[in-house]
Amino acid sequence: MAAAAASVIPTLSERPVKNTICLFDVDGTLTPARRSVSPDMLQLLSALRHKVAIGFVGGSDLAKQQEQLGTQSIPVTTLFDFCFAENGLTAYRMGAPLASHSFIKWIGEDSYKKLVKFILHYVADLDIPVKRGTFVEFRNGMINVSPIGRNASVQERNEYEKFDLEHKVREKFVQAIKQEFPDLGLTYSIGGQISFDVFPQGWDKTYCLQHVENEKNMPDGVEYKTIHFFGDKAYQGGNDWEIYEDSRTVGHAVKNPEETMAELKKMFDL
Ligand code: M1P
Repeated sequence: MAAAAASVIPTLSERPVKNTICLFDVDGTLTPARRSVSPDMLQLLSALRHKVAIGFVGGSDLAKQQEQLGTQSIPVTTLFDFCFAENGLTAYRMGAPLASHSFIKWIGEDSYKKLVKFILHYVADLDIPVKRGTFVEFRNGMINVSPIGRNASVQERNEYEKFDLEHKVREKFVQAIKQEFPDLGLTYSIGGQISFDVFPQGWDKTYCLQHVENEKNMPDGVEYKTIHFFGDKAYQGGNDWEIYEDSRTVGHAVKNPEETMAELKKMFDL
């Protein structure tokens, strides 16, 4: 049903509320953390897309957003006008890729090797109940560091999250990296359950706004005068904070996907 709806979506310049775009965080905002989107949410987003432009902005890479928001037969890039993976470092507009940037080019191999060496030594010395695999995930626009490892199961993640809340493992880890590398110009963001993201300063979710602002320069582009942003981590230290409080956006703090849906229905009469 979502694919059929996507195929008859009006072009960006023909949307009834033309100068407005809604951007959404993924985990905890469109979907439960690391889980799939509900059919109700997809239906609502499709209805919204008939009125305004829509996009997601997530810290994860596009493969994970495909898993959570798309299906085997429906690419996520057809469900949203704008797909901003890795905070917009990897970006798609109407299904086509936009220019991307890379963390490794920015930091350089030498500094990266020192950083990753420190991180892996730190993980090796950590005394936590469970360790799995993939402690550093190398992405295009960032690295993701997980003390338990990204291969943890759903149950292991839930248990780790509680442990971390009590023992502040990630907070202490971030402090240790900051202390070791005060001059690298990096930002650290604890956005999910088991890990934290590491990326250059300014490469937070506000990074995607440059693509939105550039829309007015596209041949069939629109100047977005109202940029709504919805996120569940819109508090200081959360990975939605910078874009939520940015002067270019109207921020909406939500607690879960149900609250996102309720807010959208109210705002856009859906
Ligand atoms: O989207 C929020 C975060 O989701 C994942 O975090 P975790 O695996 O810790 O739950 C990661 O993909 C992370 O990069 C992202 O910021």
